[in-house]
Amino acid sequence: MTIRVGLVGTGYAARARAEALAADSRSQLVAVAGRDRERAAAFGQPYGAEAMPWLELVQRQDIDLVVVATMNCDHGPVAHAAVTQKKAVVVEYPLALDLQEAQAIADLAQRQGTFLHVEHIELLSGIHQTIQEALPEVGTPFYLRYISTVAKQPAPQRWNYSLAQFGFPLVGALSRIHRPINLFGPVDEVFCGSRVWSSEGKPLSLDHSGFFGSILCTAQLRFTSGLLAEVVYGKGQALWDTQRQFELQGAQGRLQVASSHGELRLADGVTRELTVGSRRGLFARDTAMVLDALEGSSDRYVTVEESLYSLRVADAARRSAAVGQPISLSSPPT
Ligand code: NAP
Ligand code: BLA
Repeated sequence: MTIRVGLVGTGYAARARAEALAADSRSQLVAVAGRDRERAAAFGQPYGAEAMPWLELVQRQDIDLVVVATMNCDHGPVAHAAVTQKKAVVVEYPLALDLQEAQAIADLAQRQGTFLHVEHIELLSGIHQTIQEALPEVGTPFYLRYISTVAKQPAPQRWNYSLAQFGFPLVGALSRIHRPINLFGPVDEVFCGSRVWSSEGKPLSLDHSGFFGSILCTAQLRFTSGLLAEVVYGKGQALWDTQRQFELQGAQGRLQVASSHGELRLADGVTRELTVGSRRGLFARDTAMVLDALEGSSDRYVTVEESLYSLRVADAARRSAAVGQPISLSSPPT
């Protein structure tokens, strides 16, 4: 039986989903929702998919699976409506910008026994595999530095440069929190600082609702294992470099991965180059896994509970940045 799919969104992630669904004989893309009906119709045309508003899409009787690939602030409302309609649902991370809202969607899906999956393609990427393979040689890890910044001049006036639409940076870019948690387990405490600037370089607050010119967020995470981690995420005009660096120090070695280059340094000055695989084809792999799961396979590379836990940590980072104090993960949210 073909799985009939409705897709919410027409951007990069949506296009990657549409291509993956079209390439798999088990699925058929039948509907697309976007802000502009004509653009959505043009997007859907090569796949024979009809354009319609998302509220109609999630209610269609002839749709089995809804893929939520729109901007972050719409994930929660669309996913909630789709789960309420008892559709199988896939959401690009994060499940919702608000932790309680995300939890409620997950609870509802669980109560109903409806399929819910939050994509975390960072776990499928070549970088992640390289890190996982090298971990045993690093020994017990004690320090992690994970930096991703994008220098962007001028900053675009787009959804991902708006706190209201993208969310708190580590919530919107949840993969920066989820990757270390996937590798190193639970977190006891988070201390986070952030800066936001307008495109003129003026300071803005975290509740600024318009576009920003730059944002920088640095979080210290104390893992239950004792590992100390620094996670830095920034983008925009104020940033001087575009870089992605993952550095891990352990009892027996130091692992460094930057963009497509990896290096492992061990005792006695021994160093080894590591090959890092591609960042391409990840949405296709996630989509194939979803179709496998809908056919009954129990293999999942990530669970909704794991994504929710990372969202809890990201939300603690948000609260820490707001109050200027460390937040213990065992303390109730305020
Ligand atoms: P994008 O290319 O910028 O597309 C933005 C999406 O949001 C489009 O589907 C757009 O569709 C929709 N949208 C609705 N209202 C909008 C508004 N006011 N302004 C701008 N766009 C609006 O973004 P993307 O990279 O596809 O990201 C979509 C989702 O996938 C995000 O949640 C992101 O976190 C997640 N994700 C992306 C990647 C990636 O590699 N790109 C990886 C992991 C997760 P319409 O304009 O037709 O409404
Ligand atoms: C994640 N990439 C993301 C996200 C956005 C973009 C909005 C989710 C939020 C975040 O984690 O930051 C957007 N990525 C872009 C844009 C470019 C880009 C606009 O590289 C412009 C070139 N995504 C792509 C492209 C690739 C890609 C072209 O759009 C690579 C071939 C990969 N993006 C990619 C991956 C993630 C991601 C693997 C998961 C996050 C991670 O690896 O940490």
